[in-house]
Amino acid sequence: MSRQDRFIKACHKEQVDCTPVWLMRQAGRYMPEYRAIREKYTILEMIKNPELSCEVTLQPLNAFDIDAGIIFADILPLLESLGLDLEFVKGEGPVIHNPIRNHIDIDSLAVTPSEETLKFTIDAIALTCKELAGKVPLIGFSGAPFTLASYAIEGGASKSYLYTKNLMYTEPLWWQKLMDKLSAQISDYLIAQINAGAKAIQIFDSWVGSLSPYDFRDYVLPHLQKIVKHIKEAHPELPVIYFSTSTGSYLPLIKEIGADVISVDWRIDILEAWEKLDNEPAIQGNLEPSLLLGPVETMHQQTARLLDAVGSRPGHIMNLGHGIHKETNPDNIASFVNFVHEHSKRD
Ligand code: 1CP
Repeated sequence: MSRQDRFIKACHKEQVDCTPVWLMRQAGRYMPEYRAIREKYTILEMIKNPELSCEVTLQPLNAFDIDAGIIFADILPLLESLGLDLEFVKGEGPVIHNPIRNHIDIDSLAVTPSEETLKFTIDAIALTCKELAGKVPLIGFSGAPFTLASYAIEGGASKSYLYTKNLMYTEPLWWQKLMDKLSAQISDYLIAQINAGAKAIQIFDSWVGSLSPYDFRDYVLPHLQKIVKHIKEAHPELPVIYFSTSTGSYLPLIKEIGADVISVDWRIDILEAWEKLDNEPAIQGNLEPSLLLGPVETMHQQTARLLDAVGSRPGHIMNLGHGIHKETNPDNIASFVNFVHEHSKRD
């Protein structure tokens, strides 16, 4: 077995020769090769240029023995495809110049064919798959409805999600309409990515952990179920990964999404997470990203602790609980990836 099929087999809970590993934000500012390109282009210019996106996607795959690639894109351009005006402002992060505040704003959003409005990422996936020639599978991705709604409504990053929750509570029918439009665009986008060659897809719900379990169940879960159903109807065998953070207390609800793999963060013990998921889906995670800053011995000890807890049980994909910090030394990543493979080697 090789880098070619370890990751997909683990997603399906099949036996593998060693634990597959990839890292969220594996293409990014911690890599000098990335910074050299980033100096010359804005983040949106990089994402909207399939050649640059392909090049940056391949950088960590050339540097480390990781078992999957993830297309270099971002969750936010999807908001442009619905009619929102996105800019990454230096030092400030993403800004939506026409945030959603009422039903007129929601009515004016139009679901569009992703093959046209998000063509750059679809083309980047096709190009990257061609370059990879089957060496490792490529993961496609999208933001999830709640996380995307939070940017669309707040107008950028937020800590409290006040406007988002206020709209959800005061105008549940508008909320439903907004989530329906986001979910339709997300499903279309993910299916287009799969048609272009993505071998698995990940749904990033970075900020959903700000909700109570009851609100997750009532305002978000049905929309996530619908997205997974659409994907499974089109591509029954293709692994779907659901990522969130700070959601340990409602993992039994997260299981109801129907994803093949649940990505969990470091705030919960991996075996406890599995138990709360009824031991059904595969698990991705869940190392604390700051461990990769060093010391290397501590990083190895905690990685070994995690791998030993899982033991030979199938369906574990090693990853961090959230993205790599930009301060991480690439040598530590190489050491981490090799340690995972060595330590988990099965006879
Ligand atoms: O060069 C830079 O400016 C670095 C920042 C950066 C990067 C590396 C942004 C801006 N986007 C990306 C690429 C990106 N974004 C990937 C690439 C694939 C990979 O190698 O993993 C992925 C998967 C994303 C997804 C993404 N974008 C998420 C979900 C995952 C997560 O980290 O929680 C989110 C929330 C975003 C929004 C985003 N993109 C960028 C910024 C500055 C932000 C805002 C973050 C915030 O709200 O504080």
